[in-house]
Amino acid sequence: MQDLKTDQLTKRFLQPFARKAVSPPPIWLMRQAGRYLPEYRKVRAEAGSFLDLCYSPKLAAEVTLQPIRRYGFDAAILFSDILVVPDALGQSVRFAEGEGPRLDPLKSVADLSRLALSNTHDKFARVCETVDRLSKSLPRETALIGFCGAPWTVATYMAEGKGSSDQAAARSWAYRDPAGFSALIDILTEASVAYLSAQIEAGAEAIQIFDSWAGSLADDQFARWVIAPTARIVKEIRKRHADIPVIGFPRGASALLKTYIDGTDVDGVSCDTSCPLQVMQAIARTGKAVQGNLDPLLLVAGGEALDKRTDAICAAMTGLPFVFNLGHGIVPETPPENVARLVTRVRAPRS
Ligand code: 1CP
Repeated sequence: MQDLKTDQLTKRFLQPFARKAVSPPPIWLMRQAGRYLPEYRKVRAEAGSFLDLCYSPKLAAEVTLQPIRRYGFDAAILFSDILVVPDALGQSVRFAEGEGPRLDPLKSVADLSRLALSNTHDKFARVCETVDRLSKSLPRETALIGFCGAPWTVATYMAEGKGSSDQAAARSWAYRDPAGFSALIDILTEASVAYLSAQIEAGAEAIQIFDSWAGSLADDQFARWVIAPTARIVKEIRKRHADIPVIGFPRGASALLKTYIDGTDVDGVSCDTSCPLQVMQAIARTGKAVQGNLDPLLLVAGGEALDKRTDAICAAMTGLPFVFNLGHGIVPETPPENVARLVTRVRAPRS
């Protein structure tokens, strides 16, 4: 992705993906829509369940816009969830209040008969209606990011039936029956290509692939379950939509970041908080865009500690293709005024 169409040139967020440094850097934050905002909690309460919110184009578009109105971020990220894909495939997902996601776990290859790409049409269409509404209502300088979970990370939830600290169910399945697990990864890869293409066709201008649990795999498993499916998604999206930047977020895998970039050919990477600034600089110097990596807990702490690290990240990345972001999502305890403080700081003129 190196050439921008004329209408994209005005969007600051997109420029680092065309190898350009922007000063001050563009900024958006993972989970910028969410429970830390009172206006989100209000819409969330009206919507009923969390998935009802994801599948309601009017309400999902509204909560996507809330942080743009408050802070004027350079990019909006579609409000949805990575678990929309298993839900749409036929493994129904519930969000128990205060407990996170619950799915009926897939135990073996026989359970894959519960899933079908042909099931996804209506639910994907509802998410794309949200994208369509957003592309018509966002300010013209604000880019719209679509996303999906990477096959590996989505598979960890499908195998475990919930979030877990060690992803044991998926890791064990992959060792016990690599062919069966590979069949699940293939279904998710195909569904992700269809889902992302539909989001792009509805108006998404960049996409991010969230691999939140990439860091739990040994290097040989990482090559097979993280790099290979992500490379396929990138290749298929580029065939259909060569001008759309693809951002990878292999969280917890800083040591394998270069292997990930070389193996997947993503246009940019999001770096988690543990990724050293020197590693981010080295990647950006190769012309790949880098996002990251402020600790979300500094956004809770606020004050001088927040300012100091914000300045250090901006200084390290000056002159490089860089987008300011967090190393992971905003946490619900975050005071909204600290987010305002961060945005002002990142945008302050620097000598
Ligand atoms: O009660 C609520 O309001 C639910 C909280 C919530 C929110 C705001 C969930 C449940 N998902 C979301 C939105 C969401 N999820 C977005 C929206 C866009 C934005 O960033 O503003 C995105 C991109 C995601 C992606 C997502 N969902 C990831 C990848 C990124 C990450 O955080 O690591 C993952 C792992 C999920 C699963 C998920 N959804 C929700 C929860 C609580 C979880 C984590 C469950 C767990 O593992 O414990």
